[in-house]
Amino acid sequence: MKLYSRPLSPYSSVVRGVAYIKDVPLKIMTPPPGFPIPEEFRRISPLNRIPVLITASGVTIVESSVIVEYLEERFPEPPLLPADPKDKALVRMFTRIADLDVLAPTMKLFELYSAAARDNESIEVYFGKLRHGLRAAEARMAFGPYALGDQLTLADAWLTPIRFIFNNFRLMTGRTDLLDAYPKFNAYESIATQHPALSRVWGEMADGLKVFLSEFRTERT
Ligand SMILES: N[C@@H](CCC(=O)N[C@@H](CS)C(=O)NCC(=O)O)C(=O)O
Repeated sequence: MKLYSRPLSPYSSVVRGVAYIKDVPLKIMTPPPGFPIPEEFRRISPLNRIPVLITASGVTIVESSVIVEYLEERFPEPPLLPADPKDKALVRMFTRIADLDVLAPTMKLFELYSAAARDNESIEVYFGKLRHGLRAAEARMAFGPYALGDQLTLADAWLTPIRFIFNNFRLMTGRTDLLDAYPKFNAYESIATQHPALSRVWGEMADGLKVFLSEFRTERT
């Protein structure tokens, strides 16, 4: 199987986390360099974005949440969803909140802060959405040992890259106190950085960020 991914892409990092936890035999590939991803990649990914999984039989699967559900079924050990349907729904609910209500407004804010002209009104709107998402995630989290309590789940694979990006995001936006109201979310860094597979993802993202920032600085000089 092949996974098209970039180290700093949070959606790709969710998939790598699940693959590392399950020891999935995976060849990690990168799309051609450039932001946005060059059009030629559309031959591989119809939506021209990552992550993209190509299965051993050549089937293309896109959308991080679909890819991780596929990996969960195809490689059931260790299970990252509880057996009980209600508990399973609670994990899936958390991952949707993490994706749609925390990561999505954060990515939008990255875009707004990178724009040539500052749109303060939109920035405040998206910070409002983000705070709602963080509050909903915080309310469902445990104080360890994993995101939702005793079992390592898909919630951990989602939270690791999301929590990672908040370190740079807080500096970039100047909102250094952003996570003060969400202590469990904030403290998740120490869970992610102590788990073998999750810390591997964290380290790859840290390396990816160094490369990204050095390229960004070179572009500006
Ligand atoms: N909903 C998609 C979002 C994927 C996504 O937005 N990926 C970004 C990278 S993190 C991307 O490929 N953007 C296009 C680009 O960078 O040109 C998923 O969950 O897979």
